[in-house]
Amino acid sequence: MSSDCIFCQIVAGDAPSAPIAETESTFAFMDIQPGSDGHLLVVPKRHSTDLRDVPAEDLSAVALESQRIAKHAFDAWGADGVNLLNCCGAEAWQTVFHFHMHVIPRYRDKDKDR
Ligand code: DGP
Repeated sequence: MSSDCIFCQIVAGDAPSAPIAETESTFAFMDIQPGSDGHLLVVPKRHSTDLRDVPAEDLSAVALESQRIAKHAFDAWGADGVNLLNCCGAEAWQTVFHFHMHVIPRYRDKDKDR
């Protein structure tokens, strides 16, 4: 854990979040700046900075959990599409330096003006 990392604090329960799902090695919670209804983040519980240093097993676990939640967005939330997004590096718009995957449900009617 990195004590100055907000996502480590969220995983540890030391900072507030709206949790969605948890596995042995991942934690999923709502994004505070959602790009759509249901926009959430999946993070490994173990700290890594970005795509370059995340261990393969954490990358795999985050990808599998993102896939599971994306399917749920289609089946249970009525999403018509889902974006999975990872930003690696400040130049690629990464703002929180704890590896994470965005799961962004898209809706045909609601998103048509975006
Ligand atoms: P990125 O730009 O890929 O690093 O995305 C970081 C996302 O994290 C951004 O969409 C906003 C979200 N975020 C930042 N701080 C917090 C926080 O304290 N709680 C939650 N739930 N989300 C946060």
